[in-house]
Amino acid sequence: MSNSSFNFQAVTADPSWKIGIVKSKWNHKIVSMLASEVVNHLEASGIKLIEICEVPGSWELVTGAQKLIIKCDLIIPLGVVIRGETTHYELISETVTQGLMDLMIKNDKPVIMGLLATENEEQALKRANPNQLNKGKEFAQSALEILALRNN
Ligand code: RBF
Repeated sequence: MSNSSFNFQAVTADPSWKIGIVKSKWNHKIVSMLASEVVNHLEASGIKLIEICEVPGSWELVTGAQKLIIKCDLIIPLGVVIRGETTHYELISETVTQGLMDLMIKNDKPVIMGLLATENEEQALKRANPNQLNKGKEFAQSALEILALRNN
């Protein structure tokens, strides 16, 4: 079961599309769940070219995305910031989000908003779990839809 507010419509991927995934090592278990769902959904939709890089924490997602955006058509950065565990939660989530937006505009290539910012670990797990909200699948679907839109 996935989030009912997201309408999944089949998108046929162009096999030449190359997608970069940046994974944060902080909150590794949850980020890995997201990444598996992203890769599963992309591959099931016909994406063949995926490059993955790992960065220490969400703060470094922009640097990882900067590296991959040169050779990819779209970037999916994946990170989890948890308010209860992160004293500078707002600072990290807001600045990273802004950094990813700036990168997207500067390079004229889409960057998916794959940073989960939650109150606690339970909430983050619920969002990443393929049997619950499955945000990973949603990120992958958003990537395919926006690439299809740009190539129309
Ligand atoms: N990175 C995350 O991806 N998620 C977090 O919840 C998180 N919390 C942090 C809390 C503190 C107090 C610090 C110092 C770092 C945290 N980081 C977190 C790591 C951060 O994104 C970055 O990797 C490091 O600050 C090194 O630049």
